[in-house]
Amino acid sequence: MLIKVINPNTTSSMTDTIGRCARAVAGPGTLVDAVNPTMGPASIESHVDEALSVPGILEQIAIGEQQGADGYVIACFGDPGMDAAREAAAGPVVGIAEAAMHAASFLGRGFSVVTTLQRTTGRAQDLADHYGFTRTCLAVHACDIPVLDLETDPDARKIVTEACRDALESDGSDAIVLGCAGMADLCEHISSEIGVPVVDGVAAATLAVQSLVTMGLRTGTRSEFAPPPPKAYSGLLSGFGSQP
Ligand code: 2AL
Repeated sequence: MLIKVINPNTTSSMTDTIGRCARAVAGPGTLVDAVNPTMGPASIESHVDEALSVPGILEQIAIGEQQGADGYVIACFGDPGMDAAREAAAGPVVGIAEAAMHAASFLGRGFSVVTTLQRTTGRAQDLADHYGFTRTCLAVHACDIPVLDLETDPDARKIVTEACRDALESDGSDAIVLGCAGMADLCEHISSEIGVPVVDGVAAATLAVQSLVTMGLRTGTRSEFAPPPPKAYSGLLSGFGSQP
């Protein structure tokens, strides 16, 4: 089985980390292809970043469809372009926020999300509500590290770990959800430091896609998620058009 794990930002070093974390959990018969678009933002930490990451995601899905990919992970915690990706892909598509929140809901009464910048907490809370976790997601916290600094700030691991510890204490939660794909490689360390389950969405989403494909399940196409009607697109997006 081929799972395409799409890092929607254009930072290839983060894609490498994401690919490593996905491969660490994938089964022996699963090939993980970790990719990022060539167009779009270097990191996603605003609504504008998120909106402008979507064409690159759809470009990667189109390539994946040509390659015969069995399913896709959208590896950014804002789950950008999920509905569009589901329309465009034949196989299942799972976002890391969606997968992490589902996984965390199995682990106790409530979880806390620890994400990057304060300005991204609203989106994470909206996603928790959208996915039906309004009661289970006890709070969303920021550690105030920009996404790309997760790779370069020598104190990043400590700061995220302490933010997770504080979140547990203030929310009385049973588990932590890491709120950025760039935190995937911190998961084990944080869990061993703070002694509770810590969910990395990259691992959770990879295994969710693997399970769905193994069960022969894919997005239902009888209505909303049918392939979009062919039409012309113009300007910068002309490559996304098809003959009506
Ligand atoms: C993210 C993420 O997962 N990747 C990215 O570029 N931005 N999410 C976040 N909350 O900062």
